[in-house]
Amino acid sequence: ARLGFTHQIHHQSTSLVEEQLDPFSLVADELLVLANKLRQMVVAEVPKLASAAEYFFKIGVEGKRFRPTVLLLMATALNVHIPEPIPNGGPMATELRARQQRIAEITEMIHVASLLHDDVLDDADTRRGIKSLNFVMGNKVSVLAGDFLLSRACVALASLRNTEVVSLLATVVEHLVTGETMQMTTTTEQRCSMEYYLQKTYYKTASLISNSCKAVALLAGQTAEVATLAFEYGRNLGLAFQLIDDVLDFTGTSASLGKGSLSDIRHGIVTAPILFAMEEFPQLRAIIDEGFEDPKNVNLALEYL
Ligand code: GRG
Repeated sequence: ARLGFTHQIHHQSTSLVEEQLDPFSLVADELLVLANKLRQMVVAEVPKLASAAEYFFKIGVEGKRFRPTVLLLMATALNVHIPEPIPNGGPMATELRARQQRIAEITEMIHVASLLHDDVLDDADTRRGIKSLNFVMGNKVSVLAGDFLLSRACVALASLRNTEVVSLLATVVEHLVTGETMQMTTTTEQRCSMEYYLQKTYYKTASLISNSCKAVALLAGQTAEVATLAFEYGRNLGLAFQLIDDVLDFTGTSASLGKGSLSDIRHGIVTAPILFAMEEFPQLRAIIDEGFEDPKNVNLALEYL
C-alpha cells in the first residue's frame, strides 16, 4: 500500500511536463553550458586518466543532472535582491550567477566521483545505462579517476575564495564516506531502524544537496536564516530523492534504471520500502535477520511488498 505513492509521483510529474512546467526546461541552456564546463574541467594529462575521468561527462551518459538543476533554480529564487536596476540581470548578478554555476559544477563532480567509487565498492557492472567504468577499465583506474575528479572539485572550490563554502562542501565528502561506511557496517538492529536509515541517507545522499543549496544562498549574500532554510529545503529534497530511488530499485526495470533492479536487497541493504513493510508485517524481521545471501530470502521479502 505504501508503494502506491510512486504512482502519484509519476502521475504528477507527467502532468507537470504536459503543462510545460518541467523545471529542467527553465535551466536547459545553463545545463548545456555546465556540461561543456565539466568536460573542460576533467581534462587530464595522462591518456588513461583522461579517458577515465571524462567517462561520465560524455554526451549521452550525463545522468539526470538533478543536483545542478536544483542549484540553478535555487540561485534564480535567491538572487532577486541584488541591488541592480534589473534583478538577475546586471554585472554583479552575472558574476554571482557564475559563482553559483561553479557550485553546480563542483557538486556534480563530487557526485560523479562518489558514483565511480560506489561502483567499485558494489562491484557494479552498469551505470547510467552503459558499462560502469570499473567494468571497462578496472577498479584501480576507477578509484584513481574518482580521486582525480575530487581533486579538480577542490581546486574549483578554492577558486571561490569563500572559506565557509569550502568548509561546507569539504564536509560533504566526509559525509559521503560516513554514509557509505554506515551502510557497509550495520548490525541487524541498525539495519532494521528507520532512524539509522534516515541518518545514513542524510550522509549518503541529502548532505550534498543540502550543503550545496546552502552554499548557493551564502554566495547570494543571504542571511544565515535564509541559508538555513535553503539547507533544510535541500535536506528534505535529498531524503525524498533517496526514498524514491529506493522504491524504484524495487519497481524499476534495467532499462528505466540504467542498472540492474533489486540491487539494494541483493546487497543486503535494507531500505525504506522494506522498513515500512516490516511495520505491517513483523514476520519480515526474521528474514532480514537471516540475510539475503540466499535468493530464496529475497523472493520471500518481495512477497511482503
Ligand atoms: C569519493 C566523494 C567520494 C565518496 C566515497 C562511495 C561513496 C564514498 C559514497 C557513495 C554515495 C552514493 C553513491 C550515494 C547514492 C546517491 C544517489 C542517490 C545516487 C544516484 O543519483 P542520481 O539518480 O544519478 O542523481 P545520476 O546518474 O542521474 O546522476
